[in-house]
Amino acid sequence: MKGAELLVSALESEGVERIFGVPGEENLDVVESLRRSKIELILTRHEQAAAFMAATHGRLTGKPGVCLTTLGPGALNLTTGAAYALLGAMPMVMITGQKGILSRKQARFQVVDIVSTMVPLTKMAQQIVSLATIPSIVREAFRIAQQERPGPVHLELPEDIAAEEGPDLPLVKAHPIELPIAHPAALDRAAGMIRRAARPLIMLGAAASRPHLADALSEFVHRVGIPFFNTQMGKGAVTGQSRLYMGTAALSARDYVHEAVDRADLIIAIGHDTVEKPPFLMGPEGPAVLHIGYLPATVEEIFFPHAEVVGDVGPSLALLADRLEGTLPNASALLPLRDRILAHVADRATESRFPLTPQRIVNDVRQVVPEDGIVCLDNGMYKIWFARNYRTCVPNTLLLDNALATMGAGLPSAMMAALHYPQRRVLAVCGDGGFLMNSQEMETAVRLRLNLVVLILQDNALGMIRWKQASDGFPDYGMTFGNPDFVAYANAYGAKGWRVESADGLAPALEEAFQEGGLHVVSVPVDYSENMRVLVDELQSRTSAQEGK
Ligand SMILES: Cc1ncc(C[n+]2csc(CCOP(=O)(O)OP(=O)(O)O)c2C)c(N)n1
Ligand SMILES: [Mg+2]
Repeated sequence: MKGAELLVSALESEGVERIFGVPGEENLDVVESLRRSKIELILTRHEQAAAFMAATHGRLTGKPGVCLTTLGPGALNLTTGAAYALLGAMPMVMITGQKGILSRKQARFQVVDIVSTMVPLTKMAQQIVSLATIPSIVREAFRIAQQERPGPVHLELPEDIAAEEGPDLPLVKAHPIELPIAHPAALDRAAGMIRRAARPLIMLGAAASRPHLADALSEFVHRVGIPFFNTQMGKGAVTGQSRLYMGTAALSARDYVHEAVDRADLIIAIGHDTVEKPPFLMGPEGPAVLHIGYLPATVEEIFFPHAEVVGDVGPSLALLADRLEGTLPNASALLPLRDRILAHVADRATESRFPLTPQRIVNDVRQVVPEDGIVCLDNGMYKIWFARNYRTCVPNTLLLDNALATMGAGLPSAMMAALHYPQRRVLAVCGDGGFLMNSQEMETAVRLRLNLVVLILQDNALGMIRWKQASDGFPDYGMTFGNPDFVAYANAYGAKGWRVESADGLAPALEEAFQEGGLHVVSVPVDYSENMRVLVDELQSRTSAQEGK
């Protein structure tokens, strides 16, 4: 058996069904082994997209997604995807080729030290130096990628090790590993803090969105009856339709949801990960914070919890609820703020201005995307609006990246969601900047016959940066660009392009696109003057009025 065959059988034994990538000549033994395996090789048109797709597989399933590239240039194109998975805690295994290590027939041609490049971007980066170690290295790679806190790992397989003949070695099989549950002393201490709180508030953070945690979280929230808000990446972990939902912290301060945060005397932060743009800022004054997570909290200038419950989150929360249920007279102290907060956030959601307001776009998307439909965001100004205004009902149905916050991941992450959930509606929402960073993947989406709609918000600018520039008092400079005709561009790929030309045209266009199936690109002009009006002027005047009171 060749090294490559052993690698591929080890991947099969890990349950891998698809590998995304762009191979090079150093991978040809692996490609040949894949051809003869049950694993499907999915070519993307850029390695970055392969990494975004593999990471999103990990995010959606909890099992590492796998991507494959050649050495040097191909491997370097994985770096942004590696960082996306590292900051976003998405399990992923990246396999890259390399020239032979036993002889150098091409000197240093295309040779870059990829393992060293990957060290700061991964949980583990390792070159495979002998066939004998493949079974254990692959198992170790998957174990490390998957275990809390999940993330990417990198394996480099030199072409001579891939081609090396050896005996049929036994694989190392995976087995279930149950995590320890929080210590009773920690649970007692946490229960005491919660019982003593006059105005408790739960915050669901990024780790709350881990697959399979939703039921335990919902159960906890409903058993204790404490209102909750979420961070951007914690959205959907407990349904936004819950009577206890207080909103999403898309900004770090001053938004309507912060009325509740500022009044709370205890914040129970479940699964908060400080890679996220802060949902609120801790200072010397302010509420006590209880961290509940798989791992201890990282200590930051603006997040330094006062107590912790560390362990498998679901079962630990069940034990905490056992201690608390029925003993919390103050549980719903902050709930009276809810209606006002949510009403403010929903303001102007149906305004018929053209170009469309971000609020109207969010509103219309929600109309055509069913509860289990998935909206995948790229990065731009609209992310704040979607995080803040879009109400999610099912976990992991608003996939956004509030960690690396990279442009270019919207389309590939939506392609992965469409591949994994062929029965659900999937929508990518991209700016005209971010979309063009990976728009070549439309070819991949058409080739894979994905049912997918891409919504492009057109402002002919790097809107987010233009907004920051203006709100920081800089003159408007350097942020605008031209665009291709998106309809013609989509049609050229064999997708179908749509142009929204009136405020009432968006929802029907999206609906028709979903009904037709296949790949659709809907371009809609957006009016970003709302960014300044709401996110700066309105929130600023509200807080100064409050401070003046
Ligand atoms: C790869 C990458 N480059 C640059 C940035 C910085 N950045 C954040 S948002 C943004 C503008 C995005 O423009 P667009 O995609 O058109 O969305 P808009 O804000 O206009 O809606 C930029 C340049 C980033 N986050 N990622
Ligand atoms: Mg733009």
